[in-house]
Amino acid sequence: MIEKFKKNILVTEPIAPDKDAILSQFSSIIDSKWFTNMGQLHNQFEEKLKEYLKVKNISIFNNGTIALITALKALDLPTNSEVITTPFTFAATPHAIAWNNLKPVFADIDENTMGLDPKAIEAAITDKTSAILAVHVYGFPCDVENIDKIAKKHNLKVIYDAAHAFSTEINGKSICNWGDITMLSFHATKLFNSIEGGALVYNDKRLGKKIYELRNFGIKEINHDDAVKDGIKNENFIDDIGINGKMNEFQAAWGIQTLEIVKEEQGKRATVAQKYIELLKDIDFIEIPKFPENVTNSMQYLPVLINNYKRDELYNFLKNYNVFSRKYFYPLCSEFGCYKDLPSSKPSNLKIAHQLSRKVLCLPFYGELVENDCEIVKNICKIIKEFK
Ligand code: T4K
Repeated sequence: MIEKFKKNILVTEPIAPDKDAILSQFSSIIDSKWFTNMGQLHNQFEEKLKEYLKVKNISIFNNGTIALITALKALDLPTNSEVITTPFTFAATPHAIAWNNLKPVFADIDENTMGLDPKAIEAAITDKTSAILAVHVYGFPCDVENIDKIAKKHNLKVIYDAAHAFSTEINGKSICNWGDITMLSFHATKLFNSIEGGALVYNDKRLGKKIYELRNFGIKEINHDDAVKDGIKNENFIDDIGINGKMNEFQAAWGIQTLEIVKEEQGKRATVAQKYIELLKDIDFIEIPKFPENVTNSMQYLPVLINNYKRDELYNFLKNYNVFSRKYFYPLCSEFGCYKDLPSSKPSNLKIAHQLSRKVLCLPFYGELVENDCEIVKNICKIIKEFK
């Protein structure tokens, strides 16, 4: 007989910097009287991330969704053109397309990568298609090489939503190197967080100026250095319809300090993942997706696939013990009220995505679970065995 956990075990627990260190830095920010608008810590955070991720250009944002909306805007895609995307993602992905007056077109996913299937992308291309917005779901890379080829062949832009793929590398190279722009999320529920936050990474430096201006209402980058030096600006010249995507100094400070502990968190999560794999491997109705050898696991989620249509029963069974797993991503975005009537949303067009969204369960996964030789994980696995 397994006892119910006294405390709720949630799908994740965010990491946080040392309390005294962060409060002391918050106090300095308050004294400095410079709270936002590309302050010193903001700029420092961008530099540190660039180095950490080994990427050429990065612009940080107040959250990942605004970053994604800005990425699509920065690429100047024709109004009402079509953007091919996956339904197996968080709402922010298709919403970013729709907020730009572009049309999301859902295409099916590949059962191994769980990201867009290149064959389905090709089949969805029309003369109105302007871009592909693919998601590295749970940090599993999409088929980046084939997506690249298709994009080149059809002259399409590629945007990657890498909200789950912080610091992921393919053959030792940052995943952010593929596509025109890659978005990262630093939300509290992500492996690496700045409470809320996000970033755009891009290879073409010329995109930087555009992204910088769009992030700041479209205000033109004139005399920026003077403005930062003096804190004084006389005029705002604007041509583009920008947005407020600026990250403030408190978030930047949090991000800088959290960057120092993220590797340690990944190490703990790797131990936790190993324990789950070891204890669940013999359960016949559970499958644990494996990362390819040449890819580093970001350690964002621990998705397992439940066969025999038992996913919802197991989800509820775990809840009885105060274990709150999550059905990321069920329902599919194509099943949401705002997208369900699109022609591409038909279940017959999205067979693999429908199957996967009805099988997947993300189990509790965070560094603290390593405590006491992964005792909580052992008990969660016992509950799952009991369910069997
Ligand atoms: N693209 C993809 C593929 C994404 O997954 C996301 C976000 C985005 C784009 C957009 O990026 P951002 O704009 O968020 O930067 C959560 C997150 O809010 C969302 O960021 C995330 N994806 C999504 C997959 O998950 P919910 O509605 O599941 O969050 P919630 O409040 O239920 O929290 C999840 C668990 O985390 C709970 O069990 C409690 C725990 N938690 C949560 C927070 C906020 C904590 O322990 N502490 C906390 O501070 O959406």
